[in-house]
Amino acid sequence: MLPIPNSIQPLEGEFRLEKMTFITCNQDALFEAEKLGKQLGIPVQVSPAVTNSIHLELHSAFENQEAYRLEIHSDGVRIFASGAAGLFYAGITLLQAGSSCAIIEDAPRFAWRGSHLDVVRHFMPLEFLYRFVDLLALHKLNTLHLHLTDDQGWRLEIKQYPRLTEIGAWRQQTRVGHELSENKTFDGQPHGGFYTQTQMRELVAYALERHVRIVPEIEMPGHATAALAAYPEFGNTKKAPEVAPNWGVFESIFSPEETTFAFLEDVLTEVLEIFPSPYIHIGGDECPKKEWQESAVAQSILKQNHLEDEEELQSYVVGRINTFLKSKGRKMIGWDEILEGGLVDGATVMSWRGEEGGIIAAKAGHDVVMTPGTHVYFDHYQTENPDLEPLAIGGCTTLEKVYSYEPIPAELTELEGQHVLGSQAQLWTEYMPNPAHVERMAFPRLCALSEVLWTKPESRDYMDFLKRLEPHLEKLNVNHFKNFKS
Ligand code: TNX
Repeated sequence: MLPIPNSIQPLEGEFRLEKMTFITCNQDALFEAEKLGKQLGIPVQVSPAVTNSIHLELHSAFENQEAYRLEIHSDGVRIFASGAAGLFYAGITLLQAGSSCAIIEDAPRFAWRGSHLDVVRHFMPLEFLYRFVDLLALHKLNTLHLHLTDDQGWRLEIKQYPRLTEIGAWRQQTRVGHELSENKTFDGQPHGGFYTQTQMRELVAYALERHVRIVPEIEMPGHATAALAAYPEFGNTKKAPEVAPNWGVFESIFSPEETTFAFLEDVLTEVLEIFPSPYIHIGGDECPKKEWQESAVAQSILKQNHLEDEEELQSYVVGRINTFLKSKGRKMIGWDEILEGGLVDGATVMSWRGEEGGIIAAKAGHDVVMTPGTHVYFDHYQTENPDLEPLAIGGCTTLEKVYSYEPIPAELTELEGQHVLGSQAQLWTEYMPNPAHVERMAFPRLCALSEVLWTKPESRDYMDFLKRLEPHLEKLNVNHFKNFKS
């Protein structure tokens, strides 16, 4: 079982799935029961439990909607939960449990468990997003953070601004080799693609059925080159940059004018219609201020609003968007740069430049998702020996290091620690040209992270995890890094 449940009480005897001829359930559990029935190929009926049935029951005994109790007896299986997610996770555990009888009581340690996926630096086919959702769900991960816009592409259809995808979804070519290498060559191949709103809506619904919530990320005010290639009027120079063919931090950023806010709000309005997620990610990272320093318009907006400097101007932009999202009943989340120039009311912080941002935010009473480069950047190498691995951005994050990760920093008091919602993997795809490569970087590290986020520290052990990992990977049928023990 992976992630390993928090409490397993073994019982005598064996249960055999073949004997389980019916799924029984109470009315409230029918939707989940039917999904499990379909998966196992057995019929479902709303009725009390009977001998040799797998019985699902939804009632209000647990506080946590993702918690469950799973009783595996030789003459029947009994599943109890307070939320559909709990029933779903019990089903996953049941399929992993083999034939041992046991009473399993389980609940996740953290509420935010997931993975980020950058579909900009390399466009990922829609089918892979479906597969990735499945893979997340199998690990009881509940969040897919989709990085949809950046300097190298704009990947979501926006009806009011068609050029975002007509122009912004395509780049002329792509950097070959490492960005920092001497040899600056390009492949000469146009690259791009985007998802229609219908495609995304369908994906969102599919993910929700698997209890995975998709958090969309629309980058602002920086990482905006592709958007400005399509609509230069929302930039500071009013000149269209080229959709970036290489990697790094770019100077083209949104202007802080009212026309730009109107554009961003129009875009977000469409985004909100597609993604029901309570959290909307607005990026906010790596925003060079040179264009604002040089723009008379930006400077006059800075003065009009009595702002000290460009950091405060960034905070002003983020604050305006925060107010907009709040008015629509959503919560804003952004990378830790949103702390610079003052953190806006109610924003959630994703702490990527180490843990400091997260610590500051949690101490100030903000919720945080811990995503430090040291432990959960899966674009890093997986061993100390990069020569034996395909080209990656750098760094070294071994499986063992991921497994050792503790998302609640020791600096926080117990109360402050409650602001840590959880963590997620980061899959930036500059150096991952296709789905197979993404899988190879994600697995098995994502298996380790799933256990960190689900299972309490006292119930887990790295050596035991490694023993469970091999058969788990075999069943998973996923492309994965094989040399993870070195
Ligand atoms: C920094 S992490 C970025 C990304 C890059 C990544 C590469 C973050 C918020 N911004 O734009 O892809 O480094 O590791």
